[in-house]
Amino acid sequence: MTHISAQNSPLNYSTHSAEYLVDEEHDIRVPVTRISQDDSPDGTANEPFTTYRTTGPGSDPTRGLPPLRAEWIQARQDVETYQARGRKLEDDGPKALRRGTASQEWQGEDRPPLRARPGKRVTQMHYARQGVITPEMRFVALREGLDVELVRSELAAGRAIIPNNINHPESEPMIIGRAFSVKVNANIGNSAVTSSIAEEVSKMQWATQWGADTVMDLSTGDDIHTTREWILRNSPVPIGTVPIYQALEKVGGDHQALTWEIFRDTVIEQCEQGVDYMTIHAGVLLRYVPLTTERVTGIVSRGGSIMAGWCLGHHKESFLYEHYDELCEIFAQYDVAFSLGDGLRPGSLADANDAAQFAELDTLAELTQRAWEYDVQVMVEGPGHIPLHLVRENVEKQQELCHGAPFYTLGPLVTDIAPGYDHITSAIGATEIARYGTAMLCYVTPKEHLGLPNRDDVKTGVITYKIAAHAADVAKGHPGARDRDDALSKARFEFRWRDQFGLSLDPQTAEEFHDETLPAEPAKTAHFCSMCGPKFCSMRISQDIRNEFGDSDEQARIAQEGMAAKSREFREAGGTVYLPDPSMPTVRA
Ligand code: IRN
Ligand code: FE2
Repeated sequence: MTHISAQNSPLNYSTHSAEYLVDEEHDIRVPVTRISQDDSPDGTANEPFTTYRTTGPGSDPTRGLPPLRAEWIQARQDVETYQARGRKLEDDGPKALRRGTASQEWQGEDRPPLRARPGKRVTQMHYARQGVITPEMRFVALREGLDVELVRSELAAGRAIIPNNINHPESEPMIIGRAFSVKVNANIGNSAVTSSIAEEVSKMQWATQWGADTVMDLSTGDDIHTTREWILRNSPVPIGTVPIYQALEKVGGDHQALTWEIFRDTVIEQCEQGVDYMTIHAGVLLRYVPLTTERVTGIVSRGGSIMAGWCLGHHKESFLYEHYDELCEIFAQYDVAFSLGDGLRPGSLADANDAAQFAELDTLAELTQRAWEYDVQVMVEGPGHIPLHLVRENVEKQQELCHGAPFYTLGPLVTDIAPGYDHITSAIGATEIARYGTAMLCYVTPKEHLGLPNRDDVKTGVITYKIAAHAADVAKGHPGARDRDDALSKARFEFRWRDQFGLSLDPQTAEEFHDETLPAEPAKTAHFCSMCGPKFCSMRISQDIRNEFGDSDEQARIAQEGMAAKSREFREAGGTVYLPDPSMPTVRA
């Protein structure tokens, strides 16, 4: 049976505590956040609220996280260790940061990378198709509160993925698929110029603290390998990358100099480090590039433009497309998932749902099927910029063409007129697209189109996208999705302020805003029936009378008079049932 046990972890609000959901039988512990609540004013207890939590147990960045999954991976007896290709472990940064020995208790020692034994496939899709239920599947089932057989069958059908490289044993399994709660990805590490390695690790931790379900490391520059090593060793969530960016660094930024071999070696290097999913822009075909010439905003995808440039420059078909089967073979050896890149996504409303975008989608559908032949997990990336009324068509088309493979979209932004607010323009589209079946949303920060996100922007982006994902879960009728809304609303109605903050996505901000108006401590804990506010509470009146006079006919008569007096008082004061919250001068939405 499952139960809850205490966990040690830094938390962000006084009513929050870190605990584990435990499946004793299978020895699985899923970290959750427990949010305690006060009693209602009438004395009834409010159960603590337990929620899916992605922040992990917390780590000393110089030491990394313990390898949670190491034993599960070893127990399957289908992996082997080997000497890493093309690099030395000494290159990886501080010794203390290296991966622990997979088969033993974590010691912060060097560990050579793992790969599948010859002839083996080590993907969760492979196990699912064999009818095997892995600890990873049990973990996500417990985490989502759903049946493990649903997890297995969705994985087997390709309708969900668990991105979990065998070389990233620190990560806590999570599932991306339309039958599960909608997930949010945060991108970090856009430029080597503006951030240090330590900053990138702390950005990853910051993003996960606010609820990012996966993080993509888009670092560029000299320290790209080491930065990624630090991030992976500290990350409790799956890490995604776009390996073409690093391959381009290796050829000095000259995309004509890119080759399949350089790209392949970069991919293997990242597989060995533990990257869980990779954006591969293999749908940008030579013949699609001319379809973009009439566009208002051409090709806006960085990876897409690199590949389009390469195809035109060599007048050859994309090496990603030509060598796709080899990529599948590599991914199957590490359980790396494809995130099939939308290199031809529209970059403006004017270009939405055009021939180039949908031509690429046809190819992504073909590539999805080909990856499945290797039991490799796949999700498909989507737009971009789409006017609201054209959003739904995007996900429905993708779901049909790609046989339900998870869709992972960047917004979409539903208008182009609000630079500085594109977390909002895109969250509107993200909510709509998730409502109709998109499984994961790539966040957009207020700095989109303008600059690099700082810590505040990362937080704003993540919270904005948690709202979009949650709103979609509620609209989809996802099991239990509305529970937190109901708990928060009840707390709000009963003026349990601290509970209202504690249940919110950003407790500190909610509390700060409240305190700006009414800093007094008692205002947060004031207990009275909120139906008519503190003055007119009929329940209290009856209570007072009862206390004073005891139970009798005489008492009933006095009560009648008391009620009549209160009734006059009520009408004289304006006679409206709705009374504004006494602590708040403005109306409520
Ligand atoms: C997500 C959906 N469509 C694109 N994305 C994200 O955009 C993707 O996951 C990755 O983080 C980034 C890749 O950008 P380019 O190279 O396509 O511009
Ligand atoms: Fe854009």
